[in-house]
Amino acid sequence: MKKLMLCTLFVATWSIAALADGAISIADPQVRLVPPGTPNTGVFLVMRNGGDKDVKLIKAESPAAKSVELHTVIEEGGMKKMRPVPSIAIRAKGEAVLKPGDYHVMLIGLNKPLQEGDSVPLTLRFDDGSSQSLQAPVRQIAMPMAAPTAMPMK
Ligand SMILES: [Cu+2]
Repeated sequence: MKKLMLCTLFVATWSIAALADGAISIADPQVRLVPPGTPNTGVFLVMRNGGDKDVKLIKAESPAAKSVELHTVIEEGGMKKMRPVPSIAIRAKGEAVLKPGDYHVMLIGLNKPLQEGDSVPLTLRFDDGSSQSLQAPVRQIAMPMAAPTAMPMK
C-alpha cells in the first residue's frame, strides 16, 4: 500500500515537470474563497513568458466547476463589470498578472463549496499548443476596493 502511494506521487511529480516545457511558467495561483452558496469564484495567478514570442492563454479548464471562462473587468457607468474575453496575451519575456479587479479565470457553477486550504486543479491552454496543469489553493483574498459596487452580483 505504502509502495503504491509513493509510486503515484512520483508519477504525478513527473507529469507536472513534463508539462512545464513550454515558454510559460505560472506563479502564485490562488482561488478566492467565497461564502457557501456562492456559485462562482475567481482564480488569480501570474503567467511568465520566458520565450521570445508572444503567447496567448486561450482556454482554462477545471473539474471543480461546470464551466470556466477567461474574464476581464471593465468600467461601465461608474460600475465595475466582468466580461468574458477570448484570450489573455503574455508578451515575449513579459508577464500577465491575473488579479482582483483585472484579468482573471472565472469558475462558473462550482461543483461543491470551496473550503480554505482546498486545492483546485486547473489546466491552462496556450496558443503555442502548450498547456500547464496546476493546483490553485483556496485563500481569502481581499476585494480590490472597499466599494460594494466593485464586483456587482447578478
Ligand atoms: Cu469573472
